[in-house]
Amino acid sequence: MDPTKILQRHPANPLLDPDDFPGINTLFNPSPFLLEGKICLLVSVTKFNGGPEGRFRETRLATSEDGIHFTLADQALIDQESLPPPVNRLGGIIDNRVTKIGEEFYFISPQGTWEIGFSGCCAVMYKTRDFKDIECVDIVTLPGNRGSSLFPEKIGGFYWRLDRPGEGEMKGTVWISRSPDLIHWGHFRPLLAGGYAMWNTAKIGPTPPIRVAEGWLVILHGVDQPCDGTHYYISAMLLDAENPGKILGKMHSYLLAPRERYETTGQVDNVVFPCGALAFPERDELWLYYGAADTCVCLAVGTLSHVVEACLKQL
Ligand code: BMA
Repeated sequence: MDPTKILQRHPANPLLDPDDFPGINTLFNPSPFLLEGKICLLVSVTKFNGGPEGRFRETRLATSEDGIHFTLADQALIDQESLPPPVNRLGGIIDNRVTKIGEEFYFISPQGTWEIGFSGCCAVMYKTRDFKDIECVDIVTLPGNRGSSLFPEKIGGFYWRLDRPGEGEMKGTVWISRSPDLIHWGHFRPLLAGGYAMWNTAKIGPTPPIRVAEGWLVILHGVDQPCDGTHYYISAMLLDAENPGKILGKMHSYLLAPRERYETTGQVDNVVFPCGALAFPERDELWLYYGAADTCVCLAVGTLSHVVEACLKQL
């Protein structure tokens, strides 16, 4: 099995293209979830305003009956300025990672603290049942942390989370922690550092774990910095079901590399970036929605069990 061929790009890519949305310059890095029989994405949107600030960043909801044809909301999901301080003054809400726990959806957004005179991104957690009434729960990490990703169920009586400390010039790595109540986090442990494969020499980061028969499947992004700039890749690892701090296997290959023109050329060239994926075990499929070149939203579909096998065999 060639692990770079497990996922097939959808022929309708890009599914969401800024060319189709006047006033929007880029829309990317989607986080997928199922709501009321529809496939939904939280999508990062930037609008350039030409002013000194340069751009607005916000999150919009996109909904679809078939997972291919999406309707993009014409308003931001959250009016950030109406949130309690200091969240109302943090950087815009993008790169969300959605997890459904019981009846509640949680999404965590890395938001800039530069805007209030600090540095780095901290993770802000939001909670909703319907993506209409949204509660801002709290800031749940210190700055320098992107990509916080919740597990969808308690394990051993605790909530669990993957984090991506390390920004800018620092090596980004994956840590795991746990909490009795989703607010107070501790028991921090290093889980995965990059540098074990060409696709993660500079950084590596998580998305919300997906329960599969063999354990927890975690779609990863990785960063390599060859001489022609920065390249973002997508790959995966598998964690133990009962002890999520234990890696059962990690792919040495990437699943997806920037290759198509919509991935190699855009606002930021050579980027394929995931914020989650949907597993359909009954038909053994993985639907991986991803941002391409920080400009558009794409989909790649593959056999779920092949991705799990590639992790376990460390392909
Ligand atoms: C990362 C994140 C992503 C982005 C990627 C490539 O640091 O900010 O939103 O897709 O860089 O620019």
